[in-house]
Amino acid sequence: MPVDPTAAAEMTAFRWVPPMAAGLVRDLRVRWALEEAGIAYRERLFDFQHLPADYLNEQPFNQVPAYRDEAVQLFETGAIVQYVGEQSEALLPREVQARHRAIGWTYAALNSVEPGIMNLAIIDLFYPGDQWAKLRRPGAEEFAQLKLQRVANWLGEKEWLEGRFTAGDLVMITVLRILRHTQLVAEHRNLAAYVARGEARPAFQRALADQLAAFERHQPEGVAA
Ligand SMILES: N[C@@H](CCC(=O)N[C@@H](CS)C(=O)NCC(=O)O)C(=O)O
Repeated sequence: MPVDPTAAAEMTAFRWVPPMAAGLVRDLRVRWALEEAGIAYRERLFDFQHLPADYLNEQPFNQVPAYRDEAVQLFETGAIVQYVGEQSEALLPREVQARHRAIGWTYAALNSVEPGIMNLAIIDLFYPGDQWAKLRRPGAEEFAQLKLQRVANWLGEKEWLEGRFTAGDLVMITVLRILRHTQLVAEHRNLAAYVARGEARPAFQRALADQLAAFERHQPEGVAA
């Protein structure tokens, strides 16, 4: 589903980010969900250092992504992915237990797994040389590792968290990808294969290509890609 400037659905994103964040910015979750659901969308791109002042009316934390269409105006990737999932069985099964298990996994990814992973990523990517970060890192890594172990144990030899691909996998895989600068996911054979399985989906590939294409179009002069 190519990005379509005439589409009813609109998603905010950054026009460019430094390479350490390219391919990780959270609008990727929304792009991927929309691709899985076959819903065209248009992009509203911002300079990450200069968001419009009135954007706070749409996204109270001044973050991307935000989403709107004819029916809703939303922020928070979990809420947006769930909303998109409600329009497509590709993301949320109809059967009540399966549907809510999938929604539960989106909460687990965002609330039980992402905080520990982000804590480690922030130390590694933003404060690598600071003394406090060096002292804090072992504990942060241990906590992230525990969360990865829990996900790996649950996944076992299954392809997806609940047997078939759902919105829960989409969010979990994008959370696990935040650790791409480490070997922590690779240390779990099944988790690494799980992430690779998600990344191999054509919808993910299109979503990633469209995020990166925006960065390439807006690459600042004199800054390495
Ligand atoms: N919980 C939010 C987090 C959104 C978020 O952290 N967005 C980042 C980009 S990936 C951002 O806009 N960062 C800029 C900032 O926080 O000021 C969600 O899942 O939508």
